[in-house]
Amino acid sequence: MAKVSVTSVELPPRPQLFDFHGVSMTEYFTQRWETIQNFQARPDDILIATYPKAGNTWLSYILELLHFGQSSSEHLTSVPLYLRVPILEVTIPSLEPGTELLDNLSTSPRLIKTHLPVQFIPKSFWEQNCRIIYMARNAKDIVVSYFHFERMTFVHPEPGDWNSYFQRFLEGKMVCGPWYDHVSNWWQKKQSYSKLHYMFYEDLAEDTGREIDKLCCFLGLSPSAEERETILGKTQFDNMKTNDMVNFSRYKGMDFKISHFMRKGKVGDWKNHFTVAQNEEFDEVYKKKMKDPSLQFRTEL
Ligand code: PPS
Repeated sequence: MAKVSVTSVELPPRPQLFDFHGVSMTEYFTQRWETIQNFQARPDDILIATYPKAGNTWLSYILELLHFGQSSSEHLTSVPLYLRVPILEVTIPSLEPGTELLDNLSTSPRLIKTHLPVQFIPKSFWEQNCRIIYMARNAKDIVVSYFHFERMTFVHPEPGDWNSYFQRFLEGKMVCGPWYDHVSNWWQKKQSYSKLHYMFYEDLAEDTGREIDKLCCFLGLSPSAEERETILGKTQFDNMKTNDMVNFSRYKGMDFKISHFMRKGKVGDWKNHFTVAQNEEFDEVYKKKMKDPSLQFRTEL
């Protein structure tokens, strides 16, 4: 297969999905698996976990501003977020592996991004009793966001057309596996692991200040009213979209001519993509797969 060239950077062909311990993955998530599994977490590490496209970047930026907004503004304006909050499991072209970035990270606490299902989290995070924040987003908006993302990023499998992608999502054949299992298994973990704060993208969109207050309570932080206002401003979608340090425009594995990383940032965009028949099919599958009545999602605000 011919190599693809994005803004003069040579990239390898798109990766293939394969079954990895029962979860669909690609080599970019599973290379160096032993190193990932042996990763040494520190007690003050904060793990920011989400299914892909659930708003990890938004949450990471909020957490970074909460922790370092006052102290390291130069860092914030000169180093892209994906280097300041590395993705634990990822080894992708033209970027140091996540575990190496983390080993060399000088911040304290370290903010660590992951999309791994809960059963793949390295055991040191549990042993060190690290604080973990999990954010979930409704499945309908996830599949739309994921589709546009896979169209524009060459480090994910080719998405194909919308109809076949939609079917593949229902079957759970996506990088990081079925959305249903991801959100449900993390939800289940919350029942036994007290240092897990489980939150929802829709709540963050509805009232960002309220959700930041909850995060501060969980993390034992007390920003001043002024700091809180600054964070609210900086993390608004439009401001993040034009901020080159957080919008992924510095990463050459994405083609912004196809779609943007900061694409729409809305609850309910699925309505612009789903047909009536697709919506009915989706709801049917959803009912069968999501059995726990205590885990509820909103698909519109
Ligand atoms: S990734 O690639 O899996 O790490 O993506 P992730 O960051 O988890 O999710 C990307 C989606 O989050 C949206 N986003 C936001 N929405 C609202 N407000 C803010 N500030 C914000 N920042 C990121 C982003 O636009 C992606 O969603 P879609 O629906 O595609 O726009």
